[in-house]
Amino acid sequence: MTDAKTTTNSGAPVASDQHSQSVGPDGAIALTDHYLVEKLAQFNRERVPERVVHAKGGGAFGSLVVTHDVSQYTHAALFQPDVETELLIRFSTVAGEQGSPDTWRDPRGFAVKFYTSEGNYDLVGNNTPVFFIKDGIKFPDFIRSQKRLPGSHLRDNDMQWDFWTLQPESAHQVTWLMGDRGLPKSWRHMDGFGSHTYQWINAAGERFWVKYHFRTKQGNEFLPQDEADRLAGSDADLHIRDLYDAIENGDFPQWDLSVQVMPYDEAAGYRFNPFDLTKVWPKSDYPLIPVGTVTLNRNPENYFAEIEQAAFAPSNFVPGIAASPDKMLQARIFSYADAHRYRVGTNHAQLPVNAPKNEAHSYSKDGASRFGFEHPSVPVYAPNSFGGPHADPAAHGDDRGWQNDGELVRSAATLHAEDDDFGQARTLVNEVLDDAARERLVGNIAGHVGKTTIPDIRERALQYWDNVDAELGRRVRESVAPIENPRETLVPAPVPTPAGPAQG
Ligand code: HDE
Repeated sequence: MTDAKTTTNSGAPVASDQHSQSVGPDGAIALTDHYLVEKLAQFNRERVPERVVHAKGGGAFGSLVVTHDVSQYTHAALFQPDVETELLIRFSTVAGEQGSPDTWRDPRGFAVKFYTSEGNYDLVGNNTPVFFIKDGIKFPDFIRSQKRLPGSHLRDNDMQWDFWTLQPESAHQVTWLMGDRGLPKSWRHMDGFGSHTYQWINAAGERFWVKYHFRTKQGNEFLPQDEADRLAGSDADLHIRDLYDAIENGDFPQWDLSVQVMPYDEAAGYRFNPFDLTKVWPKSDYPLIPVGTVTLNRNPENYFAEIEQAAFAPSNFVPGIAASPDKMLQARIFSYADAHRYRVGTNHAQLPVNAPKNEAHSYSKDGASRFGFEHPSVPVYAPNSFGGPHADPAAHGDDRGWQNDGELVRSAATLHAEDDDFGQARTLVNEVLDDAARERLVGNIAGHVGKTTIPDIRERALQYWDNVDAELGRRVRESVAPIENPRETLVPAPVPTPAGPAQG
């Protein structure tokens, strides 16, 4: 029991935690009871809008220790030999709301904020190396197809398969989703990926393309669908609890960070478009190069302040790391900081969990809840004659991006020699999964497709899997339950109400 006395938000001691101030014990409450007013008003304002995707999640703090020398590829401070960098990782599901079960089938967010000596570097990935779509303009549509019907507010498998079958580029990610990685046993027992291709720049200004891999040292483990369904009903916070308890018990989860590195000039002729987020780079083409080890060893003290308000942004680059021609990454560069300004506030980057460890000297000022500021002698404009912060192009001007030319068009990205929608999904099914995992994949797909009720969409979904792999498609067709009550469309036509008595 603390001996701290209850105060108002302004620090004044309060007279009672139990009784509103009234005229006599039974009389009217006095509006002068400002603590009652403050308490109820604050309560009404305790929520910030939940993340529109990845609302349900949890996370912890720890560090990256670099154990191998990758300085030939990047001069980023956090990736130099023996450097240790504090970090925060937030794990999440994608489609479920904040109170939804941790054990719904879904990709898992794997969002890393590195508090580097050169500013925060945010690597906001998932537990799968690819994604459903290739162009961010489809993202709102994709997410809405995975969430809830506008009328009934119910999730709908016909809606999900309608979108996926109309966007066959989704097939590789959906195969990952319907496999074991769609239901990790815990956040500790899953890998993480940067997913996109990024650019690394070394001290000589040479550019490389890279993909990040965080391989769990706990081993990839998963939940069978029926157990996940049961757990969804008995413990919606299974994964939050697992991570929190593991760290409380000193069982610190670790991941080995590696990168695949592609020399800059090999991108143009590579057999797959190396910037296509629905594709991986086979490790036989570009093997994993070890970088270091990530350890999570500190739980948040306050979930809301440190996890709910954590703001991860793919736009948070640091010197030596840059974007790539991946259209999805470029759309995310706008979207995340925009989401944070809306959800957490204009000055979200000043909150302790989001603030850099080094000093920020941006020319941002004012705005709601601003509490950090420069000394009054520092000008609020640039250029200036009074020693204000100034950019240093000689030191930090090496982000040259890549060769861009041509007129503005609206088109799909250029296909490379082996680019198609189903080939890498087929490779995953036939060369990566073992028999038992394939068996589970068939069951998971049949279970999910088996909940479609519109015959046309059902058939498209079955053809989708035929296209991934004929044998897989055959097995899914054999396993899927027949449609019991076929529908023609997502919203059943209203049953005509019997004509009432003529209105005279
Ligand atoms: Fe996200 N995504 N995303 N996403 N995403 C968000 O940011 C968005 C995509 C991912 O723990 C939002 O703060 C667009 C790919 C994670 O706080 C939002 C596109 C990948 C998290 C947003 C994508 C991700 C988010 C929602 C298509 C894996 C949670 C609220 C171009 C590589 C981070 C918010 C955390 C969150 C936008 C696609 C992963 C709306 C526009 C691809 C892990 O800004």
